[in-house]
Amino acid sequence: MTRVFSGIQPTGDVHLGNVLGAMVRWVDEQHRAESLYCVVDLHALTIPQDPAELRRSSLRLAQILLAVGLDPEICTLFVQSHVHEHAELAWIMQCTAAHGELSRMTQFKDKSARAGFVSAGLFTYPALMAADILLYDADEVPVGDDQRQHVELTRDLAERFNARYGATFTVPRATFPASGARVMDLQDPTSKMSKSAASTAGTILLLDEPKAIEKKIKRAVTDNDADVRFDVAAKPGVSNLLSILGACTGRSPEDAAAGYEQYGPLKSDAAAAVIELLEPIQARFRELEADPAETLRLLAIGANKASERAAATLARARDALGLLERG
Ligand code: ATP
Ligand code: LTN
Repeated sequence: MTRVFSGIQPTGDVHLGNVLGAMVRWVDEQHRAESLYCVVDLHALTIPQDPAELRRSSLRLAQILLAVGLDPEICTLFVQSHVHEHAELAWIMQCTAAHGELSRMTQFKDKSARAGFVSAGLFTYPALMAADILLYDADEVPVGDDQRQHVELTRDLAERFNARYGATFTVPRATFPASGARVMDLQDPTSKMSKSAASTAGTILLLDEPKAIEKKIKRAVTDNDADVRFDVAAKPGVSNLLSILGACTGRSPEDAAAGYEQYGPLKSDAAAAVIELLEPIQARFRELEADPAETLRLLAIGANKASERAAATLARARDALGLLERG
C-alpha cells in the first residue's frame, strides 16, 4: 500500500487555502493510502516563537485537523517533537546534505532576506524535513508548489545515503493538488491566500464567523465587465470566486460558472458555500477545544504508532553508518 507523509507548521491562523489546498486532500487520502500527518512544531522553532503561543497553536492545529476529518483510527496524526527520532535523523541528514545545496534553497533565501534573526535552523530546515519524510518510508508527499525543491532535496539525500551506505531509505516523490485547489487572496487575486498577508481582509480564516466570511467575499476584488467566466489571466478575482465555489461544492470552476450573469449572486453563493463547508468544521473544533485532554490522548496514540516505525528506520540508518550499538 502506498504510504503518504505530510506536515504542517503550527504558526499563524489556518485559512481557507490551507483547508482546500491541503487538509481536505489529506482527509481523502487517508482512505486511499497509509497516511501519516504531522504538526511540525520543531520546524516552527526556526523562527523565534512565543512559548505559550506555540503550545496553544500546536494543540489548536491538531484540533483543526481532527475537525476537518482526519480520523486517528485510520491515519496517524502526531506532533513532530513527540517522536525524538525526527531530531536525531535530522542531524544525520545535515551531515548528508552539502552546504552548497542548502544554500540554493529559494525558501531560505526569501525567508532569511526578510528575517531579523537568521537561525542556523532556518538554513538546515530542509534536512529536518527530509528526516520527517524518510523516517516513515513515505512514497508520496502531498505539498504545495513552494515545497517542491525541498522534496527534490529529500530525494537527493536519500539516494546519496543509499549509494554511500547501502539501501536504507525509500526515495519519495512529491504530489501536488489540482490547480483549482489554489486559493488566491480576495483583495489581491494574483497572490495566494496566505497567513503572512499584510491584512486579513482578503483571507478567510477557518474560524471566521459567517458574517465575517460574507463581508470578506462581498468585498472581494472583481473587475468592471460583468461577465462571469473562468479565465485566470483576464479575470483573476472572478476566477478565484469560481474556484472557491467549485471546490466547496465538488465541481470544476468552469461548471460552477454556469447560470451566473452577475457578480452579486456569485458572491452570495460563494459565501454560502464557504459557510456551509466551514460551519460543521467550526462546530467540531469547538467540541474538541473544550476537551484538550482528549486531543492530547489522541496525539499520544499517533506518536506511539509513529515512534515504532521511526525507531526501526533510525536503527537501520545507525547501523548503516557504523554508529556503535549500545550494549
Ligand atoms: P505562508 O504563505 O504564510 O508561508 P501558508 O498559508 O502558505 O503560509 P503553509 O503552512 O506554508 O501555509 O501551508 C500549509 C499547506 O497549505 C501547504 O500544503 C500549502 O500548499 C497549503 N496552502 C497554503 N496556502 C494555500 C493556498 N492559498 N491555496 C491552496 N493551498 C494552500
Ligand atoms: N516545510 C513544510 C512543512 C513540512 C513538511 C514536512 C511537508 C515540514 N516537514 C514533511 C511535507 C513533508 C511547509 O512549510 N509547508
